[in-house]
Amino acid sequence: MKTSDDTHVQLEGFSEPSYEEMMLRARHFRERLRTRRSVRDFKPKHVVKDVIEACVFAAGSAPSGANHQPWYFACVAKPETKREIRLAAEAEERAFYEGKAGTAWLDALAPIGTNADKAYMETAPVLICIFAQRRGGVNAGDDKKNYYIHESVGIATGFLLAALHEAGLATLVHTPNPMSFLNRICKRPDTEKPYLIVVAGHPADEAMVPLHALKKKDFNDLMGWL
Ligand code: IYR
Repeated sequence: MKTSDDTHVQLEGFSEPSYEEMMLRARHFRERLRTRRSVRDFKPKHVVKDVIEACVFAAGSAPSGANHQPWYFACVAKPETKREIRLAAEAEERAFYEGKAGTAWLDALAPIGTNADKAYMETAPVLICIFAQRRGGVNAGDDKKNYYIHESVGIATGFLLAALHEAGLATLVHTPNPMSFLNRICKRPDTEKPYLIVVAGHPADEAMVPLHALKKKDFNDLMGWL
């Protein structure tokens, strides 16, 4: 690979931990992530904006196509804006549950117990509306073509979910379909596509999660060595 002192710097941050240390760290992270749940019942408790910003900061460190970072995180905390998003999302969800989904999809969702009621979108203190940018670049105002947009925003979303969980917040990934209403409500340009909404906050004391979600694939079915 071509490098020069003008364009590259020495890699930092790696210390070659021992096997034991690596296993300890990997297992610790695994156990932390294992306790993450998709939560649909939140406490109406405020979360300090700094916490959300620190998590979004982590998300923004994700790798991306040509490092164009094709994402924007519109963080909604205002009750009236959350309400607007809830109402628009519920309208789409009603159409979905009343027929658009089809029976196979509804059957697949039955064990989760979801329906068109999205009260949590108002109860939860923050809705992070993630937008994928078709054009952009490293510098503010750049208008270059972006690459691997879906992959990049997906990875950043994973970072965000892990960071929010690590901070002690419950999360839900929500994807009303279509959700172009988010452009209008979040005042984002048409060149951005709403990717998904991450609902974040403290879980309600009585929050329940579906048993179905606890069933994970057998390890041998999810990986193999070649
Ligand atoms: N967006 C709907 C339906 C839904 C779809 C899938 I795939 C899920 O894993 C869960 C829900 C809703 O939020 O209810």
